[in-house]
Amino acid sequence: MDIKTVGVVGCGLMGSGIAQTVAEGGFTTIVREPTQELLDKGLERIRSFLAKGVDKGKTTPARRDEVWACIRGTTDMADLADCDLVIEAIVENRDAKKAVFAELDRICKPSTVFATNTSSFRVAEIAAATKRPHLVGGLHYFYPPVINKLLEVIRTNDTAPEAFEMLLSFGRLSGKLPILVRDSPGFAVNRFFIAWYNEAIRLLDEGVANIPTIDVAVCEAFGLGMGPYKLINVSGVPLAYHAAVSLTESIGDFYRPARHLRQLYESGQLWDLSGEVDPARKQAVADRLLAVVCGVAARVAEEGVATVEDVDRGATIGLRWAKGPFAIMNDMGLERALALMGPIEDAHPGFIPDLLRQQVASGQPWTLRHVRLAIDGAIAHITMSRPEALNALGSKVLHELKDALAQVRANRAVRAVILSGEGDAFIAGADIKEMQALAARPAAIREFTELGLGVLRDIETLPQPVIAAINGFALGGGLELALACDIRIASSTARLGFPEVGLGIMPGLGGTQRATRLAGRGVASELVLTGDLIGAEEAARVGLVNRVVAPPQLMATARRLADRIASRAPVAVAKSKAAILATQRLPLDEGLAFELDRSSEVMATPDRVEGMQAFIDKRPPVFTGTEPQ
Ligand code: DAK
Repeated sequence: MDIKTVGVVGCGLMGSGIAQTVAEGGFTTIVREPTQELLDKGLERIRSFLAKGVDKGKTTPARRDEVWACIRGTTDMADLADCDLVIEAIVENRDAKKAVFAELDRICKPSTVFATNTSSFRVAEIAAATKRPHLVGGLHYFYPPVINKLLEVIRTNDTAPEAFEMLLSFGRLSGKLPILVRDSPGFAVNRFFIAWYNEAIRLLDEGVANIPTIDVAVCEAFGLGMGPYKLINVSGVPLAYHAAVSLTESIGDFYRPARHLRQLYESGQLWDLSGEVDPARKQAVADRLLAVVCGVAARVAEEGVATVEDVDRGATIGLRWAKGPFAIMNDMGLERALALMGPIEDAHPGFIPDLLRQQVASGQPWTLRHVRLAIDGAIAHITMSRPEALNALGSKVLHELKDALAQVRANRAVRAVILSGEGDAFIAGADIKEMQALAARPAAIREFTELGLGVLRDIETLPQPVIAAINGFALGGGLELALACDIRIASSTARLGFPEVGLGIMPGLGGTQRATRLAGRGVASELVLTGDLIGAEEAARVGLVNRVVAPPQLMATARRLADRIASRAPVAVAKSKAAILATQRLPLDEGLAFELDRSSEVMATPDRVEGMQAFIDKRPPVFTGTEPQ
């Protein structure tokens, strides 16, 4: 499903921000408000946000103009008729949202996909106002949408896989970090976020601590700059109150707004943040809130609303917490987390999810993966999935990557691999923080380096070809890893380089060797010795990448290439890969001898018989990948 034109219904605080991010993704953006006055106000908000970006040096005047040129305003819903995607971002009113979708359904072309930015209603309920529920999903942005990278991408039971994939790839192309969420009340993040602030206010109801003590204790426990009371003062009491009411209606009493929250809402005032912090009461506050957040997060995972990794990402990226609930549980120990939940279970029987009890019984911490392996037919997708650190290669990532490669090696059905990164980076290098900590111990840093070198060798010696789909920064160890792949396709926005000398180190995962072999001594020297980054086009010009494509085409291009490789004779492909790689270590005569040995082996395969016979019979071959006898 191709996306060129995106409609945004509503240009208020959220809608204007959403329209701006959509335009920043390069999509033609048509934003609609019912009156010219509202539209002008919304467009002015976008214009001034873009202007502030230039003033602060975060963007250039040229880029501002480029983004602005993508945006067009209208008061006529009919102007959205030809949009490929329409995002609704009007007020949180169920009937108003349904009316918008019913109207869009009448107006838009049959293939238009719809998404709602609702935070309180079920997406399925809104989708039911249309005759195309299979083309409706949720795109839940976080405030402020231009800056906050988190995007909950929500599928209902009816959302077609292609529509969901389209929403996910749209989210990525517009610079967001999507997390995959099943349609359910509060989705993934609000479910534990609302429980978090509501419980903080219940502590006040119960007289456990005063407001400043609670705010300070929560900031310390969750690694935050702003506690729940201060946050509610900034974001609005009505919003906090209505969100809790909405979850009470859909989930139950656990979310009933705390007494003081209701009173504050009714009085129209803000929290009084003054007073003395009582250090003796901080632990009780921290224990209660940690227990609530961890229990609810485990319930979200148990219900299959989101994975443990995505729940944590929701907390760290969307809410800017230092750690997500599952990482917090791993740090404190799962038994302790379970013990802290005892009093909540007493007050709300059934609070503790079975999933948590089972995990405790297993004696293992939660598994939080930084590398995802997905096998789709003959193609394995390995995705570096640590976007909060630009996919930096720490030892945990390297171990997981090694494991994923071993699984691919053992899977004869996999014929090609695509390796890419989640978020803004392919891989921004080895993990500088981990290296700094290890560097004082020579044995430890050597072990780390050997692990990295081993993973790169695993890529090279894998029988299946590996395509690096370079979606963003490929720096230091990240570029070294890309150079170990067989083929490199780069997005036009990618940046490549070896910044090591600027850190007081030198490339340590083969950069000086592989870059020189690929691009020659002059190019490698300029890159390594200056530490400067180059763009994708320059990288292609000097031979570091095979080709450059527009960002929306990156994964499709890599996939087409992988599919072509996968359609060829697997043993011939694997042995050709090995022979090409042998040129890195063998002089020509030995290389030719190596090639002769490999091609003789390939001659003895059943796939050679099949391939040649298929040519003679004028039919497509059917390869099995059977090794020579
Ligand atoms: N390691 C750890 N964290 C990283 C990282 C890295 N390589 N790159 C980015 N991050 C983290 C940032 O710290 C930040 O996290 P918080 O501090 O917020 O927690 C988060 O990712 C987002 O990054 P920024 O806020 O910096 O994002 P920007 O868009 O502003 O900047 C950037 C993007 C890519 C320009 C910038 O992040 C950057 O300069 N990153 C470092 C790039 C770099 O220098 N890469 C080369 C790493 S050195 C050896 C073994 C191995 C190696 C060498 C020797 N042996 C011992 C012999 C390998 C060396 C390397 O790869």
